[in-house]
Amino acid sequence: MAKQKTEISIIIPCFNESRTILETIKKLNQIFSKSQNSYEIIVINDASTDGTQDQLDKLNDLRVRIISNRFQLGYGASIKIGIKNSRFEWIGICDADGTYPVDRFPDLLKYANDFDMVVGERTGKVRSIPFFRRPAKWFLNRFASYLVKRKIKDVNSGMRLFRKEIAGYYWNLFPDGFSFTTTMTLAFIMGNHRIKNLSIDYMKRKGRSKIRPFRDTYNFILLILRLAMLFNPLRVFMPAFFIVFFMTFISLGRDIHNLNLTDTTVMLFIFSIIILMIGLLADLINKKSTESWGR
Ligand SMILES: Nc1nc2c(ncn2[C@@H]2O[C@H](COP(=O)(O)OP(=O)(O)OP(=O)(O)O)[C@@H](O)[C@H]2O)c(=O)[nH]1
Ligand SMILES: [Mg+2]
Repeated sequence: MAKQKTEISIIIPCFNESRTILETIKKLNQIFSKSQNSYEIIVINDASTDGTQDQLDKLNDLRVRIISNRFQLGYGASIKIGIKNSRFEWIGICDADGTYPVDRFPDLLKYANDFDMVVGERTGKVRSIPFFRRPAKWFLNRFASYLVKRKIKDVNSGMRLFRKEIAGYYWNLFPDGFSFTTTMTLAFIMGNHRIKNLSIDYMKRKGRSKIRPFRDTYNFILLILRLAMLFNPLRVFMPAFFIVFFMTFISLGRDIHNLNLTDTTVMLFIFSIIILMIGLLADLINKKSTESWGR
């Protein structure tokens, strides 16, 4: 691995993190000012209402740029604004809540020359993922791995580096909400870009979580459906087709035994064909609209 100088724009999406935002910026400055890399820090304050802006106004630092959204646009939308306003070839992202070990950025950067994305996988000492969110997290990682046929341990880590140019290929896929990181991971895998994963710890957050169980459960289900349609529809539609077709077969067997063709059998058959047709159509649209994959 050659030693290199990597110029990097660090983007911090931030909503109501008045307790931790300045500390996060200070730590990043300490770490990056020691290294040889040119860098800038871009904070996107997403219309916070807890005095985050007052904290940011105290800063007088040329290395830090602050962009204040007039309305709350979301986590992904804020990162996209950050990327558009960035100067450097490499983008780093991390949260503002003090959960990610930002002192590991130099370790991630060591791989920048040889990879297109370097992800901090939360597989070290993980102290802060609440118990009731773990099943969803587990399922998301498994489902994402299934879609792209590759084992992914932490599909939505919020601490990572990536090449801006490659993110640009997939710009229109990126959502405005929290699923930004999940979508980015899958897009880079589908596009056969080089990804390095490094194990990192994950600390307990200070301040209040922005996760809202009900709205986010809805978003989670939507995300699962969208990921399937976006990245590999046949991985979901074909098994569904086979299951319903198998049920048709069982039902038909029973009908033959009773010498009576039931509505259930006919309905199941039609249903299976519809699933197959939609699956094939989704696959076709997918192949057409993602021609840039595999560059
Ligand atoms: N721009 C923007 N950033 C947000 C929004 N909601 C949360 N964030 C930021 O995104 C990062 C991650 O949000 P968190 O609430 O910490 O979500 P999480 O890390 O998945 O979960 P916990 O840390 O356990 O609460 C933090 O830096 C937040 O300030 C939002 O609506 N807009
Ligand atoms: Mg957090």
